[in-house]
Amino acid sequence: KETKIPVLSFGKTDLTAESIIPKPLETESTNQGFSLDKHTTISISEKTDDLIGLVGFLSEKIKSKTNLDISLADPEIFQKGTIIYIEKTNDLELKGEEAYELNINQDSLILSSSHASGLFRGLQTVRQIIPEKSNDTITTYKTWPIPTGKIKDKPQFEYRGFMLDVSRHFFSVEDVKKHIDLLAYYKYNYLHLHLSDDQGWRIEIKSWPLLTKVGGSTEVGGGSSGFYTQEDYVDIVNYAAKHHITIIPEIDMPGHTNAASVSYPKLNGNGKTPELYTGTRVGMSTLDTRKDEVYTFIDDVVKEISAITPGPYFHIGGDESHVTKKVDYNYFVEKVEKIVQQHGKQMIGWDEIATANISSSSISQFWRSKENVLLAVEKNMKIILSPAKKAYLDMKYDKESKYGLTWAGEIPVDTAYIWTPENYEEIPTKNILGIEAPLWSETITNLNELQYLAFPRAIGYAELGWSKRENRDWEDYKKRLANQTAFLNRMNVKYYPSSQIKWQ
Ligand code: TNX
Repeated sequence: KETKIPVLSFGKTDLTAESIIPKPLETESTNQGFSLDKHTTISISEKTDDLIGLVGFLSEKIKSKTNLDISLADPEIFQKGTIIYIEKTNDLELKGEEAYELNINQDSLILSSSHASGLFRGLQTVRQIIPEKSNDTITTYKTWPIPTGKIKDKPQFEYRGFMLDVSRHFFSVEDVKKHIDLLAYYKYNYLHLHLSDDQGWRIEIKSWPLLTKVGGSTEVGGGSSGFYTQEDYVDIVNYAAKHHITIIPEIDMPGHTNAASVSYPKLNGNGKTPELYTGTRVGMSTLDTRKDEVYTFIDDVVKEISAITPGPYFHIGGDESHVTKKVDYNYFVEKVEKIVQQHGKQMIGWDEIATANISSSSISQFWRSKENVLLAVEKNMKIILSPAKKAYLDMKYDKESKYGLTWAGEIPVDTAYIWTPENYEEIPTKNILGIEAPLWSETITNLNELQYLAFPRAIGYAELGWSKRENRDWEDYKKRLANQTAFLNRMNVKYYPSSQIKWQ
């Protein structure tokens, strides 16, 4: 008859001292150790694809961190070692799809949530508390001791987004997937792709093939570029979905449309003959807002993209339409809102859209104008916070920064973290859907450069979106951030080694 392996005894541990980012809502320590080792197995409460997928995800991540092979146990077979139990249950104190609980004992680590998305967020916490290095002295085999205790956690905002501009410079499907891996680790749940701009159109539209053939042929600085076929896009959408991240497509209009107008000059509304553009100025282009054909075009584009976008949102841009007359702009936004709704999506736009007569179900993304945002609040719209002077990842960190712009100021790591989304600029917190950090790509051309601007600041935005105000503190965050080095290095992330952080 088989017997249980006796629990290992570790020195006093402290779960509350772990460098978890974002900081969980509540953490309690019981000061012992759960041994993750070659005898550990995983069990699940139900054999659904969801949960089996989560086990696959966890096993793969444990393997890459510890080289342990830990897989799903057959409940019929006696488990002699420690057990990781992943459980779907409605019996939790915290409510919400992303809420989860972790109960870590000496012989079991139990992760519970009512939804797969909550379990997925909880798995990120589990990954973060597995030690980087094994303990090789306590027993004859390697063990990775995890501090025991209890975590109860849920996000403060339902929307925690990252925006990537793939128009000014194009990023491959592989690059985007690598980026999704990192976003998932810090519990982001939306990735907004800025798919079109003056310099490039980056998504295949089957009924308007010149958009990518002509409009997708170059990028800032010239040279060949690229675009996503619809299959590529679906590949990204599916990969993101496995990481419980929803893709939001953006087609920026009526301004920022030079690439579309070069492809189909009949769409153009600025009175000039459009040519490919590889510079970085903004505000020169517009669609012809008074032409029926333009709305046929938009209907086709929104229809094709919506059909391959499972998420609820379609972003219409709407920023910096400096050569569109105000009345034409408002007329345009109102018509496009209807088109988006007809294709079953909710409209998001940059803060300018609130000057139009649009519905409370549309969402305004605050980047610059408090006046516009308060207009949106009056319309009872929800707001996504991306204030440029705090949340723009394309701003330089400081004088030493190799990449980035400075029009909204320099944003060092502390400035990016030390601000309060709650009630930001007098926006009622109930109107705030969440926060998003946009990364415009005028000055970056490859994944290393993308990572240089995104990390470490994007880690701080993840915490601002997830963790409550009383759980956020720069001095405490700084130490937890410094402890991300091992993970970032293992993932080969070329982060900016800001001197504000004592990197471990
Ligand atoms: C403003 S932010 C823009 C973008 C630029 C960015 C550069 C916004 C809605 N529009 O077109 O890329 O500044 O920081």
